[in-house]
Amino acid sequence: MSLLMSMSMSMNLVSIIVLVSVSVTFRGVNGLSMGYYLMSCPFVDPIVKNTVNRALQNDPTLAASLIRMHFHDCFVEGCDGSVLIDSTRDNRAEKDSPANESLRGYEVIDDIKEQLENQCPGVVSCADIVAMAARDAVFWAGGPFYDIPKGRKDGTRSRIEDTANLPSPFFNASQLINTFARRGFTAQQMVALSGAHTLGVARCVSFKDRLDGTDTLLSPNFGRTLSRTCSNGDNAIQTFDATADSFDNVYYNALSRGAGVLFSDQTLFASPRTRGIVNAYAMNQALFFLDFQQAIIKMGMLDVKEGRWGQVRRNCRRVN
Ligand code: HEM
Ligand SMILES: *[C@@H]1O[C@H](CO)[C@@H](O)[C@H](O)[C@H]1NC(C)=O
Ligand SMILES: CC(=O)N[C@H]1CO[C@H](CO)[C@@H](O)[C@@H]1O
Repeated sequence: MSLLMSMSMSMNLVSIIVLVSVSVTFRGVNGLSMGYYLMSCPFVDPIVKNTVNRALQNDPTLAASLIRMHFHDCFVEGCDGSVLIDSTRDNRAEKDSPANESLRGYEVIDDIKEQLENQCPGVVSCADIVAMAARDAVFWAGGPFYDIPKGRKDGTRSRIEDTANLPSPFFNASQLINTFARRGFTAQQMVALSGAHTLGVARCVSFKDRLDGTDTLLSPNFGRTLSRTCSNGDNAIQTFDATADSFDNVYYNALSRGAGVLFSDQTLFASPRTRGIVNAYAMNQALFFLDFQQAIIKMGMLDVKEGRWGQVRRNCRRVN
């Protein structure tokens, strides 16, 4: 056997072993896998990515919304696309809750779904589309690139009352730690995921209760900034940090100056249980990126529905 041939054979063997061990690892967890659509819809990744990129070129603020959509999907009923379902005469869906009032970007998901239904009908779930769109939005905004396992099935339940499972912006650090611990996250992973607030905005309604002079965590200077925003009404928006369209660690720097927008943001610096993590991320963006990608991949596997426990919706806005 020639040296070249044996070399290429052993290379093939290595790549087979790598492929097998990757899929075994993820099947071991929950039946998701990196190459889930390799045969059934090979162009899924470029289709999602190109559509997300095009949408974000038109409107960079949608990056925040797509990432938040993935969070709201996964924390309510698991990552099953339930956040996308429209209300009907007989059912008030998650979308109708105040928590979802400011979610946007549903049209981007519809656009992706339509293209995928043309290419490979009935194959790619809406839940996977949301997870992939969030991944591509993080990267587009300057954050880390991470690959995600796929194979989530879409759920059939979406009810307004389930959104009570979402953490509140009025929670203190212990409450945030507990809410995330119930879903298997460490305090450090909770702080890393909160770093998604490096993108986007909050409306005055989400923080105006802080402005009555009793919130000792708020720096007086930043309090004046928030008050100015709220002088334009409940729906006036405030960026979470000075670089709202770029995924970076500036959010953590803001917290260390008392310039967190939500009470739940500022409490991460106030609490001795999480302050060290905030400082570490404020000093080391690479560490934040590493922890964030691991935590969001984990978030994307929350209560995933598989096989006959779910469906692949034809239209992301309604069950089949
Ligand atoms: C730690 C608990 C969390 C709380 C209490 C919380 C709460 C909130 C609130 C109240 C807003 C503003 C909504 C508005 O006023 O319209 C918001 C925005 C946002 N949240 Fe969170 N969130 C949390 C965690 C997360 C996580 C884990 C992610 C994603 C991984 C995330 C991503 C976002 C993004 C990107 C925005 C900006 C949305 C936009 O500009 O359209 N949040 N969050
Ligand atoms: C956080 O909030 C809970 C519930 O309101 C309260 O019992 C607890 O004492 C608070 N913890 C801190 C450290 O303020
Ligand atoms: C995008 C969306 O469906 N938003 C809804 C959020 O909830 C409010 C009611 O609280 C609806 O009016 C919005 O249409």
